[in-house]
Amino acid sequence: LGLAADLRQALDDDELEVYFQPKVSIPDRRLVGVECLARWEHPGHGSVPPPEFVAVAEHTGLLGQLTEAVLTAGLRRARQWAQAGHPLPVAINLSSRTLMDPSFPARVSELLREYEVDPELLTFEITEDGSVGEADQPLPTLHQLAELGVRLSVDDFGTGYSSLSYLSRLPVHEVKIDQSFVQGMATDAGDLAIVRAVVDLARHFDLTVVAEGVESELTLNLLEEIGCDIGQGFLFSRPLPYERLEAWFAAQT
Ligand code: G
Ligand code: G
Ligand code: MN
Ligand code: NA
Repeated sequence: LGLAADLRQALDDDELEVYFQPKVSIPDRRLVGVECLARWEHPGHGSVPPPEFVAVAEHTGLLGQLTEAVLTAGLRRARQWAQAGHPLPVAINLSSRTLMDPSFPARVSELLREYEVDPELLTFEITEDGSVGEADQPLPTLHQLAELGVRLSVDDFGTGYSSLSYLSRLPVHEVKIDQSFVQGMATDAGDLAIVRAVVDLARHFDLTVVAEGVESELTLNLLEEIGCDIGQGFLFSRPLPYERLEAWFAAQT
């Protein structure tokens, strides 16, 4: 297909962009990390939604190259921030297929050394779908990643069909409450109950809990009452190109 060839070309020419969305500590409203989000501006079609080009990459053998492009962009910034004296953790989204690649942890280890980034400054966001939850025995790749000292986060938490038991079986450090619950919690008692339950669950397992999709002060205040650790959403900032993130950060301090 045309799109696959164009994506290959864009990856080869290093044309994929990475945007950064702030993660903010709810108790003190400080920047505590960024999520790295891939962006692709197609010369003919305009911006292609990430789920679309991630799917193209998955089906055409380009996923490794795509993941590595985003990862190295994140590591480059992580090193820069650490060297400037304000270390800022970076989070990278992983397709569940990447967890099936047995060579991935060794590659991550290599890149951490090459970019001289403390593994604790790197988080991988894993989507809670069948491939994570259904495994009777924990996925070896996740354990190998955890052994490197990187942090693992369950993205879109609450939307998957898998059992909750893997929270105690897998080496997870963080859960991100799916934005559908967060956006509904100010008006829908069911969504509010779900957010409360996830925060309690996270506390029990000693996990950091992040609310995605924080769009209003009202929601932020509710999250603070409930005891949610971190917020991410348009109330704080949209995903931004690096230079605009730096400007946003400068305006906060
Ligand atoms: O970037 P946006 O906020 O529009 O994200 C849409 C979806 O695309 C999200 O589910 C996000 O996790 C996913 N996504 C964005 N960048 C990447 C990436 O680099 N790799 C993978 N696997 N998914 C990504
Ligand atoms: O699935 P994942 O969490 O990786 O997806 C991140 C996606 O959520 C990105 O597309 C990002 O642009 C989007 N996003 C981030 N914050 C908000 C928000 O406050 N509201 C809405 N509607 N989308 C958001
Ligand atoms: Mn994510
Ligand atoms: Na999400």
